[in-house]
Amino acid sequence: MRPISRRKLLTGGLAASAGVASLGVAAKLAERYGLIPPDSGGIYGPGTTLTYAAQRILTARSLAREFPRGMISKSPFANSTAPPTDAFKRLQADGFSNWRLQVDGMVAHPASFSLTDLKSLPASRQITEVACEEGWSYVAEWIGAPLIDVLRIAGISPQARYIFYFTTQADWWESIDMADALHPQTLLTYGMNDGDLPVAFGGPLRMRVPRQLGYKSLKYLTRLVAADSPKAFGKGLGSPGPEYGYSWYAGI
Ligand SMILES: Nc1nc2c(c(=O)[nH]1)N[C@H]1C(S)=C(S)[C@@H](COP(=O)(O)O)O[C@H]1N2
Ligand SMILES: [Mo]
Repeated sequence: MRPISRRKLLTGGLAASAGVASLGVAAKLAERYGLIPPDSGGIYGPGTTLTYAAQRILTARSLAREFPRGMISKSPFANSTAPPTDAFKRLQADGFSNWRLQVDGMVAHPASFSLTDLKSLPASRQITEVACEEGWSYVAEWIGAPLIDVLRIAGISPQARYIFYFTTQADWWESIDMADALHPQTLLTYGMNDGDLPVAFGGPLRMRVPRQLGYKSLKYLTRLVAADSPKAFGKGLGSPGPEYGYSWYAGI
């Protein structure tokens, strides 16, 4: 076999990256394998598509880093506190016994889960980092029900491609693809550092997506919706973030 010359390798590589840069080849491949993120349009589109497609191909099943107990942050920083609405205060006054997580969309059995329901499922624990895009982070132990278990109970449709999730704050909603939704570290979190999840940190229920930046880990969860397209939600970009220049996919 003739050895490939270094020059040929270089030109081959360059041709490949030129194709990628113009997104001709990459966009076609990404589309064929369903690797176009909801926010693929606009000026950040090519970059965000490449990042998403590359991470999904290379690290679809990889695990977020877990830390030893000794590295749990002594004074974790809560970035925002609970929405001080009357409805929220009433739920809080009752120890969140009337809190419900609604699960619907592309599921065979739409359902609503109380905290007791969620706590009766096998609990999963992880010591992972919340990393904010602004540069700070903290490590905590998170306790919850894997999202995959709740989706299975609800009878998730094999046609679902995204899980949308909503909170008590109208402008804080998000979505993740099924690779993250079915990932073992994605948790519906009700506990933190061996206690109930404090309200400041998103109690009574928070989504933890440790493979992505903190802004995907929404606090005060109220509803999950399984969908096969981002079109019906907001501006169809998967979340409000892309309207302000934040990538829908925020893998770390
Ligand atoms: N409901 C809700 N969830 C949210 C936010 C928010 O303002 N409201 N902020 C997000 C951002 S930008 C980050 S970095 C993390 C911060 O988590 P912390 O409050 O535990 O520090 O929560 C995320 N989840
Ligand atoms: Mo953040």
